[in-house]
Amino acid sequence: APSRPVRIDLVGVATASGASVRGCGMGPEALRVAGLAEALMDLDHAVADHGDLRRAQTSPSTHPSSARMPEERKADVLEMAARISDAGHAILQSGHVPVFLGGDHSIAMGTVSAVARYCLPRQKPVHVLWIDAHADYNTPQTSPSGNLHGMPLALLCGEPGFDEAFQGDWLGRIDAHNVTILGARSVDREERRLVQARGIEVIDMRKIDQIGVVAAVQKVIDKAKAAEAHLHVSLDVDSLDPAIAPGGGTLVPGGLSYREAHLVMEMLHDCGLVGSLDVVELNPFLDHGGKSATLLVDLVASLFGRSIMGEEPGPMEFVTE
Ligand code: B3U
Ligand code: MN
Ligand code: MN
Repeated sequence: APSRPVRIDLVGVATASGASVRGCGMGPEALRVAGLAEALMDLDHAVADHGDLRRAQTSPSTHPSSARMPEERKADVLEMAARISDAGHAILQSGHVPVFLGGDHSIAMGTVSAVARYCLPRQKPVHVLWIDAHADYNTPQTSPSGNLHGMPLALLCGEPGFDEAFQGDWLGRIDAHNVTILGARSVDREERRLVQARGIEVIDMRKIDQIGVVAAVQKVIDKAKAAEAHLHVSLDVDSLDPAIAPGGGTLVPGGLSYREAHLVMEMLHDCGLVGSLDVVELNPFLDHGGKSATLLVDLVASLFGRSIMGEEPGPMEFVTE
């Protein structure tokens, strides 16, 4: 995110159809209540809130989320992805920065496809920084759960194994070599095979412990900068340690600390390459009194220029390696 004031467009996606745990459909509203727009306006950005995309109430017998049939949920996810892609594309065409508020992580099929539709015809490569406890690189064949929020990256990278129903603007739009997963600590066996075979960079928690987030994120930034890429950041609440962010349906111990997460966001701000953002998987039903929602708002503020002393620190070369 650039340091000059920008126009930020918030798009809520009130869905949990890609998840088995219900409640992250309420995520957008919790982020609003936690003061997301106000925090961004406080940094002198102009903010517009487009409200929420949500599925139409079809019939009174239709159950929400996981109580619904897998085929019905899949249809929801795909319909929503198409709508997100169009909404995001229009926002990018207006020169604004889209911030997508999930919703489960399957919404990234639509958000990343919007970015790809906008950037690729303009010869702008798209790099994706996927900050997550999981790799979200399963296919319907490899997925142990069948949940679509565990599959969006595979679909975006063109992984085979998705049937014709998955046709759409998202299919294969991203080059696996332009994807970095940060914060991983729960990757399924078959999923790991695929990620390794495609050459996706995975900065897992062990790597972070060993080299530190500064060196890890600097690598991502350097690569995106060299490619003059648009950097899309997809932030899953479960990347954070459950002690500081309990509001997620698929928590895994040993996540990013409060200061690690802020430092990542501060560095991403300073690099000036981030042009779009997802904040996903926040489950207000499981959160403790808005703790996770508040943390996410603060992290987004860091990404958009909030800093402790109100100015950027000097060059960071002296801290790397
Ligand atoms: N890898 C598992 C678990 C999972 C992925 N993403 C979330 N959970 N949130 C799966 O179901 O694909
Ligand atoms: Mn995820
Ligand atoms: Mn996750």
